[in-house]
Amino acid sequence: VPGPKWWKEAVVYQIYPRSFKDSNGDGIGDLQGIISKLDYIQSLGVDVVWLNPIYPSPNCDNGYDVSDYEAINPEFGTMQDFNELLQGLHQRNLKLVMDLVVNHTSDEHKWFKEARSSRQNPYRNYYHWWPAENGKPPYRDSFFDVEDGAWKYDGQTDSYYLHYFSVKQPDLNWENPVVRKEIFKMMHFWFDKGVDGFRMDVISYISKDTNFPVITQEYLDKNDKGKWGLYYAKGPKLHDYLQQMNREVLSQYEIMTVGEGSGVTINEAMNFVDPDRKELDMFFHFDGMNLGLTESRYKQPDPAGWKLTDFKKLYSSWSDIFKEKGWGSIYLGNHDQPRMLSRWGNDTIAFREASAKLLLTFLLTMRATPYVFAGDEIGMSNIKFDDIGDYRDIETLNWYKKLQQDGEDTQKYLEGWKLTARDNSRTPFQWNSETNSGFSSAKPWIKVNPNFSAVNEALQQADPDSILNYFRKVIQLRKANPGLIYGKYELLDKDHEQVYAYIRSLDKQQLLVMFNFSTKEAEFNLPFNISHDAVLINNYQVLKLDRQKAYLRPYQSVIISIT
Ligand code: ISL
Ligand code: CA
Repeated sequence: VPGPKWWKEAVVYQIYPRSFKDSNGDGIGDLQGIISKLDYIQSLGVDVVWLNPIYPSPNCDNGYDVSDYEAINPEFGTMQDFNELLQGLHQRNLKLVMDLVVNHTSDEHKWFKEARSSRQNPYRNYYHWWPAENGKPPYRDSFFDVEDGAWKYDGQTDSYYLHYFSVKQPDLNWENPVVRKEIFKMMHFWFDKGVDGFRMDVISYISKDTNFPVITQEYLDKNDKGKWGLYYAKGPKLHDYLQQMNREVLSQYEIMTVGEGSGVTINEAMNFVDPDRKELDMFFHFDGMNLGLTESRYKQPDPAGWKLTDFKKLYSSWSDIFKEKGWGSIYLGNHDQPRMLSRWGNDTIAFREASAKLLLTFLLTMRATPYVFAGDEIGMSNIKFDDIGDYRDIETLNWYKKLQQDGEDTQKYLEGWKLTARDNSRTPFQWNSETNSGFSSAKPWIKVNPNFSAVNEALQQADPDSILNYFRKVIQLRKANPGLIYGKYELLDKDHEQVYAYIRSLDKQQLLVMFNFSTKEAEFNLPFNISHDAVLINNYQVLKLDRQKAYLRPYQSVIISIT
């Protein structure tokens, strides 16, 4: 077993604060709301809470545009509320991971207001500028400003500034050592308060080639096999910066880090998490999220869906690269993705429960630290807006405008986004069958999923067979069986089109994990005899077995001890 660590054994529970629980009746979730649910969170058996950004922000991107790194957004509460939350978590033996958004700030951050005021301002060099007398800057794509790209002309100083995301999210200039110093100081501020780690937003983008070369096909062929999107994560000093951060901050605390590894390929993954390199503990890859999308301009699902054999291959490869060293993370959804139930399971009434339990079991039995997005433990599903007016996400809204301008079939895109858009996972948590699903006494900032009277926490609390209570059991199983954490991972029958099965083994213990990822019964040939009394968990009442075969019901999910 390569070095045991608390964060390898932990289950992380991600909370989108805006949508979790509103305590003061303004329709927006807040810190006191989370505090009121601490016992619930503890009852799940999770170990770590990761909060999406709670810093002051004009909210062009729901907090990913930070205007002050060392304060709390008044919409969410005060620093006193924060201290109370942190204490409440620690009293319950839970840890707190904050979001660190340092590729960019808000344009309303003091640094940027100063920087844009004159070319001589001491903060000027905190950002990337291109003086207009040098002509137009070489084109860069922007994730959100999809019409004009990532350089915005700013008249005040007759220059362009760089923003990989919206015009209100200028990119910080990490080349400037003073910027790094400021960021590290801010990280110390939170660690000194007792925070247990950071999830680092698009950390793979922080380093830029500040010569800003023109990106030609030839350039791409040389640098990243022709894929434009990867360009962002190829900054020349990226690893120097992470090592400096580790030296000057991270290594001084008992904390965990997980970087958002947008644009990082499987071959480069180890460079981030190899303990000998002293950078990060874990990072999120995006390969899984891209499965089953077409090459359309923006997030359209392939009508043919995705293949289980591809899914198995992908997650197995990502497991295998960390066999000897490093450590993986696993997630199937978050605030940037649709609900995992709608995307990877099946949210129709017939299969909702079984497939939600299956997906949770998958997350908790892979050889990686599981990240579970709040709401997935009760089987929340995509809201599937018909109307663009219901969307709140800058990304979807900007793409809609762009596609409309270009005369594209926006109806078709709207249809596709019912499966893929980010707002699908940002709807309010469904606590009970009362007004606004018990989330708020006021109209929520985004609509509640109309299925809330059938899918909510209160109902499931009372039902021993609910998704919620099943989730608790699988977490306990993971904790009781170190083989599920550190054990070897071995894929069985990679070509089976319905069944994903693997063995997790440690010392003498061997556990067989089997999932039927389809709506039809599936037969699976067993390489050994198994008996019913060895079934540790099953999302059906029965499991049909004979000597050589398992007959799995639709979305059946089982863990069986085979020694
Ligand atoms: O959602 C995406 C595009 O469809 C991703 O590529 C996204 O841009 C990427 O995951 C980065 O996400 C993070 O940074 C963004 C923020 O909007 C996301 O919420 C955050 O998770 C900018 O800070
Ligand atoms: Ca509120």
